[in-house]
Amino acid sequence: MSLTIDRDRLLSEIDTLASFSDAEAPAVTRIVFTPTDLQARAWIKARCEEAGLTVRQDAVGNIFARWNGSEPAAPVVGTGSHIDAIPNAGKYDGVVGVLGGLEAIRALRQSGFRPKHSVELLIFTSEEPTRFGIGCLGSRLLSGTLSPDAARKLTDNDGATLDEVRHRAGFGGELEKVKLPIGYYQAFIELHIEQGPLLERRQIPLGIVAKIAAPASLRVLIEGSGGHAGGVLMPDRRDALCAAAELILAIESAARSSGAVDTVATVGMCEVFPGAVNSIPSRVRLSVDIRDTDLQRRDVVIRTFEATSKAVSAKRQVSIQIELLNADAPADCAPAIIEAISQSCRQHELNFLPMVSRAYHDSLFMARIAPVAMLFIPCRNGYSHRPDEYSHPDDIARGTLVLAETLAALSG
Ligand code: HGY
Ligand code: MN
Ligand code: MN
Repeated sequence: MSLTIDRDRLLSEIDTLASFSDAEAPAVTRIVFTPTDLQARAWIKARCEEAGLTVRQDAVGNIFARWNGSEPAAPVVGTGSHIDAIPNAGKYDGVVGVLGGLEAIRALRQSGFRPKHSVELLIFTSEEPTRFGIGCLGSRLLSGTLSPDAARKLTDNDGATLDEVRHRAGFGGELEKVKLPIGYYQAFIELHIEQGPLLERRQIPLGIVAKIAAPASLRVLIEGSGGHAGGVLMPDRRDALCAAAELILAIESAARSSGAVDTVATVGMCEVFPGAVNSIPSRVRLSVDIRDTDLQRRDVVIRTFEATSKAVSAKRQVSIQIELLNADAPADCAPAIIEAISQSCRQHELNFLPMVSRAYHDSLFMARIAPVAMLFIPCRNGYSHRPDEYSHPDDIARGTLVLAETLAALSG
């Protein structure tokens, strides 16, 4: 089968999608269910329909663009990723898996290939945690990892519930209907930029992911007493930001001293109240992200953080509340899918590197209901979640070609 990836079309679609953004180019901001996100969704759905795919979306806005196979009852071969982007991000994270997936399907259709198993491109809702505080909202609901009741408790920064926001965005229907059963998908493959430096450093064009790290995120509320920056003497203070500073350094040292380089922890958000130069911080909110490829090691970091918080609370006479937002297990990718991707690489004499994904992805949750694997392409300096995120056109086209071959091998 000779496949032609229309590279120019793919690259121009990546640029067009990047134009749906609430940030100045080259940065991309596309928060789930904002008008910008809805415009981007409409544009993508039109591209899928143009490609002859049947498009549907579920109650939480996951989009499914299906190429019907000759055996409609056979389990489906899925591919896809996300198009939402955190503030001030780049234009490739998630997008390469969505538009590359669409291009892989178009190339297969163009080549005259006809699948037995239907092939489905998925665009998951809210892979980023930006709006509702939890990542992979769409794939968590789809895989049954998050219950509809728990999802209904989620609110955004304005206090709007998920139901209010999704209804306003035009997604009615019951969340109970989002979950798909084990066996619905025969396989799920996600093409994604590496979001790390290894492929570029090793000059290897493709990575095949064998394991996806286990993410956890926590919200921490620290409350002390505020007061006048001049009038309150140091011995009388209960400064919430100084307590937060101890916690931030404690989380860093817990990750650094775990005994493995795979343990990472980040305090990505710090909100200080009242936020005036001459007022002692009385309240601080921290958002904490902890990951590891090993569940036990990750959970030791969480326990250590909780113990440190208790000690700091007693020492500084501040109250510290920790809310665990999510603490997910890692995912092992399926050997059969890894082998299918490796075959496609060998077919094109392309070198590949077996890898771990330190970023989480929708594949982490699709792995709860189907055999999955991920295909990585290099990104310059490993940069991601920043405007200078970049993947070379050759790498994007190569990844799309291998994805197309893999989809054919699994659905034929
Ligand atoms: O944070 C992550 O790992 C993903 O990029 N949302
Ligand atoms: Mn991301
Ligand atoms: Mn991503």
